[in-house]
Formats: sequence, C-alpha cells, structure tokens
Amino acid sequence: MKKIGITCYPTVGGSGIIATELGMMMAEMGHEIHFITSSLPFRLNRIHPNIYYHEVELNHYPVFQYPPFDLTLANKMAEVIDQEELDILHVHYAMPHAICAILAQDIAQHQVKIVTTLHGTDITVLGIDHSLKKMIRHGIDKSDAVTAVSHSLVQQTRDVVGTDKDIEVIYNFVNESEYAKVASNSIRSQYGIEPDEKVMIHISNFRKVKRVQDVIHTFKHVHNKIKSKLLLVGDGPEYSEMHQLVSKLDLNDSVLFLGKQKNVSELLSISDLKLLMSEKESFGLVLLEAMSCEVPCIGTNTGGIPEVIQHNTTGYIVEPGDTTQAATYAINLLKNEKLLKQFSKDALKHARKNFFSQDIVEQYIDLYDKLIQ
Ligand code: GMT
Repeated sequence: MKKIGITCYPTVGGSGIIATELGMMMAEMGHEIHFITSSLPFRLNRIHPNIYYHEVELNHYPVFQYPPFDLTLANKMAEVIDQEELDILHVHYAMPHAICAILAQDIAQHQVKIVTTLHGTDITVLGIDHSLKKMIRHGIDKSDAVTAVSHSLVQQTRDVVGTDKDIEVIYNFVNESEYAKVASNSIRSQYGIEPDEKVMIHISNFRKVKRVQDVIHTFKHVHNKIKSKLLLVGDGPEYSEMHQLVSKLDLNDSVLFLGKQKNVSELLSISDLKLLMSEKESFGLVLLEAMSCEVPCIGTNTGGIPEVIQHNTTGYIVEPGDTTQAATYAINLLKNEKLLKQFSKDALKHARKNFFSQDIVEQYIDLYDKLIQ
C-alpha cells in the first residue's frame, strides 16, 4: 500500500478528471489517497475510506494585494507530506503545482518523491510566456519523475521549455463504467431530434483555442446535405460569439447550445459523430470519452489528437481550419450507415485496447514503484 498525495485543478477540465479518476482507482486498489486542492475535486463523487481531502484555505490579510495561493498550497503540501508520511506527491501541471511540490519537498522532514504530469496548457500557453519559462523548466527538472499525456506534448515541452529531462508518455483514460453507450431514444425526442436526423456533437470549454467556429462552419456544410443537428456542450469565453455565428448562418433551429452538462455519456450516446477542431490540444480527452461511447471523431492534425484518433478507422484527421475537408469526411461517413457502424465499433475497440483505464493506472503505479525502491 502506498500513500499518495494528489494536487490538480479541482474544477472542470480534463486534467482534473484524470487526476481524480486516477486517485479513485488507486484507492480501490488499496492505496491511501490524499487530495490537496483548493476545493473538492468535482469528479470526487464516491465515498471511499482510502480517500482523504485536504483543503488549501486562503487567508485574506489586508497587507497582501493578492493572497499568496501558491505558497499556501506549498505549505499545505509540506504539512500533509509530514503528517501522513506520503510516499509520492503526484501533481498535475508544472505551473504552479510542480513548483509548489518542490518547495514542499524542501520544507518537509519526511522523504517524498514528486511526480509531475504535464497536460498541455502549462507548456503550450504558459511556456511561450518568457516570464514563466525558467520556472516551468525548474518544475520539470526538479521533479523526481515527469509524465506527459502524449508524445506530441513531450516534443513540445522539449521545443518550448528546452529541458532534456526524461519524460514518460502515459496516455489518458476514461472510467469505462461511466463512458459507455446507453439506450437513449427518449433523450433524442426530448431534444426535438427527429428519428431520421444525424447528430454531431462538440464538447469543450469554449476557449479560443478550441475553434468552435470551425465546428459550426463544418456543421453548416453537413447540414446543407444531410438532415442533422449539432449539440454544443460546455461554456466559456467564446459562448456568446458562437451564438451570434449560429444566428448569422441561420442555424438556430439546428444547433442546440446545452451549456455545461453532467451526464455527457447520455449525450454522446445519441450522437453519430464528434468534432474537435482545436488549434492546440495535447490529448483531447473528450475524443476518448466519445470513442468509449462508440462515437467516431473528426479532429485536427495538432498536438496529441492524431495519437488518439486513428485516421480512416475511428474517425478522420484534418488540417486545422479545413472545415471543407472535415465536412466532406463527415458527409461520407454519415451517409454510409455500414461504414458508420464499422467506425463506431472500431472507435470502441481502439479506446478499450489502447487507453484501457486499468492498464494506464498500472503504468502510474509502476512509475511510483520505481521511484520508491
Ligand atoms: O483543454 C483545456 O482547455 C483544459 C485542459 C485541462 O487542464 O484539463 O486540458 C488539457 O489537459 C487534458 C487532459 O490531459 C487534455 O485532454 C487536453 O488536450 C489539454 N488541453 C490542451 O492541451 C489545450
């Protein structure tokens, strides 16, 4: 049995999902898990005797213009390392979590190993910011082990941050009991989807980098040829602009803005095709969620997306911005029922074979074992 601390961004996002699911699965395997976060991770929805939650509380002293969250987190990490005698502190994101963990390792009396998992935004967005580059590199170099969620992210980390640290690729996974196709005819009718309509879906946090406008333009082409609806799931900075675009393209009756949703597998289960047209994406967890629910995907040739979608088998890869090509692929697939069924089957097979949760969790456990020995 190992004692493992986990720090992640606890709010919505793929990295928070992975960190929490990983913790819950390791707890089921008998390990003791200590979440050290600013709020209860949103996916921590099961009570388990092996799971503990340590809240990082901010004190608002009038002398500080900004409360020093990162230092408070480092202090909390050091307290938990000592009190609970942690073997491993696994942090998700180099900035700021790896930096806090390294400071905590220095402060604590008890010997702990730091594992940092890179998820992308720290490298692809923050790494480009020169004021943070050295700090990110320090977080990576001083961690006892570093993992990244795709080969592409390893390469980007080398290019952007300039580290030659050994970085192991451990792919993301989904909780297979949650992400599986479910019977869903009533959901289709609740959303006013006709039996002969095809359904396309996009799920994201509507940040600029997700290029939701490309999803809408692709759908416009498809909709001209095939009776269809587009489900847009999620919320974020581009939300109202996307609403305007949908009105401008006269698609109000066919594009459903669903906002943030909890039971995404039910929505995926009524979908025929998933679109992720991002400009940058280190992995694209939503693709794996879709494939796990038997939904083929079209994604852009960027970051880790081509490591997740198998072109021409589980979906298609297009160049970023190429909505014409994306629509051509989508129309061909949605018109050909036999091909669509084959892609759905292959998508599930691919998800289960190459991203099986138990296999992925074991890769993390093996890494911890190597460090502790
Ligand atoms: O995509 C986001 O904006 C959220 C971000 C996060 O922190 O969850 O996602 C990153 O980590 C996910 C889990 O590893 C990956 O699936 C996403 O591709 C990655 N996002 C980007 O690289 C933009």
